[in-house]
Order: sequence, then structure tokens, then C-alpha cells
Amino acid sequence: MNYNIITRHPQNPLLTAAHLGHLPGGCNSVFNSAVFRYGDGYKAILRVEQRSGLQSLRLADSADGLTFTVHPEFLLTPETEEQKLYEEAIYDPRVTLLEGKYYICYAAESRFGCQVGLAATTDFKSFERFGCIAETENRNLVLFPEKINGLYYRLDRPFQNHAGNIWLCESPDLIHWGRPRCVLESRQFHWDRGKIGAGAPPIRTKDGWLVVYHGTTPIGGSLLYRLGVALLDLERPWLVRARAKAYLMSPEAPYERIGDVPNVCFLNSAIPDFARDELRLYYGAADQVLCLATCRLSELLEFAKQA
Ligand code: BMA
Repeated sequence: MNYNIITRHPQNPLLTAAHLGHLPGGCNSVFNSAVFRYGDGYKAILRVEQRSGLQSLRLADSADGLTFTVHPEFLLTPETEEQKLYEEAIYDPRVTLLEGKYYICYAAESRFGCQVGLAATTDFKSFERFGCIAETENRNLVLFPEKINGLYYRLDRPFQNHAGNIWLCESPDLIHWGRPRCVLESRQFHWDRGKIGAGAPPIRTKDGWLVVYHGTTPIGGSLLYRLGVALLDLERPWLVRARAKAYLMSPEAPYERIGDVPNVCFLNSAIPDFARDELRLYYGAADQVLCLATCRLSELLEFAKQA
């Protein structure tokens, strides 16, 4: 069994504070960002922590998914009274292309705790905002890219009693959600024995919905953030078809080991290229910089099945 199926991109880190320092608010760090295909190229919604400590989202364009042109404007800043109340700090975006619209899910923090906000767009100029679609405490919400048997599905991570597992919910309209079912539990004694959370939106493959998630290992008084992989049933996504026992990726490179929060690999997007048998994994490293790793999709599917 080959445990080393991930290749870190030689241009890592792709984005650092130095690239964004000239923008309004300055930049302390740029990490945990959603990168996705748009036309012939890529777009990204970046998580930027400003010099003030405030979180912001910024849009970026890229032809190759490696070098980015960042727009100076803030994205989805709170405007209405309700947004100001519930979406004071927004971060960790995930983007799903669903029925021709780009849906952006993001952690929304307020004095009440952390919820998840939802917005949709086609042009990244005007946005339809749905407000928060999960109660506190919830994070790491990703939408499936298509309806399954007439319903929308999401994975999320409610957090209670110091535990956090990955749950599945369904909805007729993306606003009203119910029928919560726990699909992936943290595993005692394993690398993902702490809280876990979905990373990228699930990807349809021949073997099931591919879910790359982060799992934590409480160690030495802090948390080590690693990446793992599982497959959910295509028709009944509450059934786990496979889940790798070993982690897929663990902080190893200096930029993953050293930063504002050391020893963190935190994934927000995975972009498949089935023709080239390649998956791009975009992840934040050490809560400081944005990075890319790649692997062969076929190898990843086999890896997922290694019990
Ligand atoms: C989690 C989230 C992530 C962050 C991680 C490591 O709880 O807040 O945004 O990358 O912690 O600090």
C-alpha cells in the first residue's frame, strides 16, 4: 500500500500575505480559501485576515489556478441589520456549482457563536443572500453539487460537548433543512479522534461521493489538522461506502508546520480533472498561506478503500 499519494506543488505557498499586503486593510494571512473552475480558468474566494485582525473574503481570478489576481473589494460584507447581527466575521468559504449558480457557504460568527451563511451568484458582481442556514455551533458546511432523488443535500459539522462529527441534512429548497443524520464520526484512538469536518464539496465518482475532510488529533495541548478521505453512497449518501483508515496528508512542509496556528492543513476545495486522472487539493497551511497539492484520482479512490 502506497501511503504517499499526494504531491505538494513546487510553487507552494501559492499565496501569502506579501501578495496581498497592498490591498485595503493590509494582510496578516491568506488561507482556507475556495478555488473553483470558472470558464476556461479559475476563480477563488480568499479568506484574508486583515492587519486589524478582521476577517474578510476577496475575489481572485486565475488562468492556471497557480497565480492569482486579487480584487481589492471586500466580498459579502454585512450590510443589513440582520447580517450585521449574525455575520460579523465571515471566513472559510466553500463554493458549489449547483444548477448553474455558484453557491458560497461560509462560517458566520457573531456574539451568539458560529453559524453558516449562504449566498449565490452567477457573475460574482451581484449576490443573492440567504442569511444563515444553520444554528450555532456549526461550521464546515458543504453543498452537494446536484439534487439526489429530488432533494438538496449538505454535509455540516454541528459542535457540542467538545465533539464534532460530520452530519448530513436534506432540503427541498436550500433554505429549510432537516432529517439530520450523522454520517462520519470521529474515531477513537485514530488520527481523526478529535473534531472532524468536511473540506471540499463532495465529488461524484464511479465509486461514490468523494469526501475529503479534515480531522484533528489533540496532541501536546493543541490540535493537529490533517486530511482524510471517505466515499458516500451515490443514491443514499447517508451510507458510508468506504473510509481510509490512514490520513491522506499531514503537516510536514515548513509552511504547514509554522504559522499563526502551527501544524494545520485545512482544505476548502478539491477540483477533479477526470480526463487527466488528477485532483487538485487547495488547502490553507498553518492559518497563514494558501497551498496546492495534487494526486491521481484513481489512486485516491483506492486509498479511500483501504480499511
Ligand atoms: C478551525 C477553523 C479553521 C482553522 C482551524 C485551525 O476551528 O477556525 O478556520 O483553520 O480551526 O486553526
